Amino acid sequence: MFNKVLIANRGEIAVRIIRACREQGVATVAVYSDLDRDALHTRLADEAYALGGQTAAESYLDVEAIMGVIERSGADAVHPGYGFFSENADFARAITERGVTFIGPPPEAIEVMGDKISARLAAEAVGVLGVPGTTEFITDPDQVRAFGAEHGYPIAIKAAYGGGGRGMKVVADEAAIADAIESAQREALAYFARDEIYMERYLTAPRHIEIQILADSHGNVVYLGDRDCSAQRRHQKLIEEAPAPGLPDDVRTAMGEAAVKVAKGCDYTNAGTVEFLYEDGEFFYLEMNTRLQVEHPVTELVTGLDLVEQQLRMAAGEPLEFTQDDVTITGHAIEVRINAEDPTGGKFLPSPGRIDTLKVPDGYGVRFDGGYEAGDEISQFYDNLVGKLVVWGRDRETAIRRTLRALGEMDVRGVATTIPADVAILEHPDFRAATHSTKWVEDTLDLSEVGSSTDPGDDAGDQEPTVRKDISVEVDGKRFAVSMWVPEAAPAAGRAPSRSKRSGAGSSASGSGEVTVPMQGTIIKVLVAVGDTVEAGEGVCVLEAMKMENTVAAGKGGTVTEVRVVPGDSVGSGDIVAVIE
Ligand code: MV4
Repeated sequence: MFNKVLIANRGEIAVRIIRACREQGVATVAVYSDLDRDALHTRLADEAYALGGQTAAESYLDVEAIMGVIERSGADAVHPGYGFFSENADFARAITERGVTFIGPPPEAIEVMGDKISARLAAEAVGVLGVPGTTEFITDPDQVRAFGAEHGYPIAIKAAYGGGGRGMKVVADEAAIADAIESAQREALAYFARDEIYMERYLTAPRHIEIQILADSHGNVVYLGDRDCSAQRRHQKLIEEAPAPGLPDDVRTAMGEAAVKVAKGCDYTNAGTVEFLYEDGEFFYLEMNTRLQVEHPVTELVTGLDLVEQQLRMAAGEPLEFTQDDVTITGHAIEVRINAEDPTGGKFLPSPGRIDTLKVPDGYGVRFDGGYEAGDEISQFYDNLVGKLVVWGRDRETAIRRTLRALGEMDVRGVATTIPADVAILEHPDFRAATHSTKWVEDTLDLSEVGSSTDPGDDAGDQEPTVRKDISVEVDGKRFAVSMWVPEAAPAAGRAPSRSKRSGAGSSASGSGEVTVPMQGTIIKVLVAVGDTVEAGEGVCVLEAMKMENTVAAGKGGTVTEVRVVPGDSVGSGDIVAVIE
């Protein structure tokens, strides 16, 4: 086993890894950005070193700074968590060359799976098939036309070096081919700096089911059952569960065995996930994620295995202590991602800020994997996952009820969270019946009535002194006299979250001719050109920030006299993207 592990990450996953290391008697080294000097992962680790910088690029993605800390701390292994360097083959290679173990797969496996076409070919080579499609790059619209004539529509056009659904375009018919190719290439270039694209038949309502695998360095590969991650919005998973509900046993086994074949085929080691789409009783290989995933705890709860402990053991060269026959799935587990986003009206606006109150539930079957405590700050510069509520029950219905019970106990203030949307999903008959697909949250679930989770709720738990306020409200044309006990200083109604800035994703300061971005991010689309006439409120560009697309709108109408950005540009809060006169 290792002496000292450096965790090249932050937030809940860094905390999760620190805890697992401590249980194995392994010392931990945290790294932190300027904004994370007092973050939970920094506080919990045995040692912590500054990387400097604020944005991820200036801190957690600064290779030289991390190499420097590896050297200084004497760490003999690095755990990358998810995101950041977790699927970066060059990083894995660079630290391995220094004699430091990368707790993850070999760089060659990361490379094969990083390129979606080679990943498809690698699966095909071991007899595991993706959605019918091509393994050549699209260079001519006629290729798509020919594919459509043979397999029909819709067709998915995907970025070869992409992932996470970015750059994917759905072609409904022949007339839409040229536009789809153009926009898929443009988005692929903006996101991934490569514009190669390929195509597949598009499945209209699949479920997303993935298989967790473990592979040691002695040739043993096992699958630890499946997870269903179909409850997602714009490729951000909201709720995950294990096992996937309603999957026929023979399909479950076939999927697990296919995942093992894919892993063996690319000489995989350590923990990994093979993703499939499942529709009408058939499953298709999608891609392989060569890292520990956010939703790994649901697998832990139904298998009884600590996946981070297993990762450490496998990376240290130990053989797996169990075989496929030893793996049993017990009961049902649900993970709810709690993000600092305001789901009001289904919008999911980022809600960075300071967490004033964070009370997490417990009780039988309830686990909270958090990255923050009350008083900590959620920065606009990083992923806004506050923590994950992970619940076990003896069956799915028990797990769902227990999750709702636990969410009811949870109290987060200061930032808005996705909890109201999570509750709406868990209470919905379609989710209860497990008839939902990856399209369901966006197409069917009605979040228009969902409000902000920063509503003060019951004042009984408040520490602050309260005063009685009598007001009248009108409901359905009938007047009611209402007494409220509110904090002394607060307004009588509609208490606003204390410090969360809600202006986030809107337009620039109204009336100004300088169009500025409200937060740090990447420009993915420019909607105007110099000389265009725009109206106040019209979109000027699309900014991707905190994994969300936000349209930046003109503050006033007029003629565009300057456009200062192109797709792919990184911008900071307040940067001017265009000028209108
Ligand atoms: C698809 C698809 C339907 N047909 N491919 C989106 C993320 C990327 N990893 C692959 N994705 C999809 N590929 C074909 N041929 C539907 C999706 C998809 C999806 C997949 C997994 C989880 C959520 C999703 C949400 C929308 C679309």
